[in-house]
Amino acid sequence: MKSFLRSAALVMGTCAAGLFAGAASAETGQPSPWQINLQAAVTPVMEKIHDFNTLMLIIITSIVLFVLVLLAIVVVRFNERANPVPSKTSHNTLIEVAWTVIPVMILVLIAIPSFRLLHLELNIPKPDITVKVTGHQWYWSYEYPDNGAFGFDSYLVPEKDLKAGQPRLLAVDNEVVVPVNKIVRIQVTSSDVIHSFAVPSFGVKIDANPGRLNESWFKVTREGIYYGQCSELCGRDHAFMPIAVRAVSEADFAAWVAQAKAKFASAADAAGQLADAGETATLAAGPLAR
Ligand SMILES: [Cu+2]
Repeated sequence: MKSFLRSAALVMGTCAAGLFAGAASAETGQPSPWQINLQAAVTPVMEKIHDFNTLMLIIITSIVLFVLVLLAIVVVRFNERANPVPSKTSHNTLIEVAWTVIPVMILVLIAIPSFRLLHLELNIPKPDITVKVTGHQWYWSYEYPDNGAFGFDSYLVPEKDLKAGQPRLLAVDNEVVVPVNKIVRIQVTSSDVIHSFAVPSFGVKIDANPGRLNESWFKVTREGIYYGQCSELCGRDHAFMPIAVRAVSEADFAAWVAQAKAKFASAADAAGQLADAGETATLAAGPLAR
């Protein structure tokens, strides 16, 4: 009976996972039409989140079906017509112990992989590079303290300026670039209100609080571009401060760093001159106003 239940749960889980995976596999790193499941995983943490999600799906589906069967039995066997003289039973020690102990065991079964996953997310391995992420109303800025301490702002690309292949409301002018298969530590903070740095296919979502440095990490295992969004309601343009992370080979990353250092050094100078000229109003107005 037990092994039958286990195999039934496995079959259900596999069917459901297969069905959902079909919808999600169309695009990596961004949502796809009719997507039901989580975005495809490109980091070890997100793979574990997928596994945990599948385990939960099997458990909750089994519970729903079990309760449905019990309800059906009650409706058929114990309705007034089928069972005119109801039983006066008010206690059954065995059943009462069972319906207390079994749910506790199910919760423990869920807690073990859940805590293991939290431990994986919160214990940052020795980082290969650090990227500092700062949330602003309403854009992100990034700094690379390990690679020459350059930094840049990253704004949404307005719909009229989108190039082919750039997704609406997700593409940005300056993408964050990271090397694949390297531990990237992110240090996240904010310059104004609370934002939240979230990239679904990395399994990363961490608050950006003013005056506080939060840390998280990811190791991207596949080259590509991965999108995320601010996930904390932060004001008028909350929906218009996307995140775009491009994961590239180590050689491409080194080339990008060399070019970015030159590009953003002069951009910083230009921004400094702008600020000196008292033209900060356009910067403060956000991407939609530009
Ligand atoms: Cu925000």
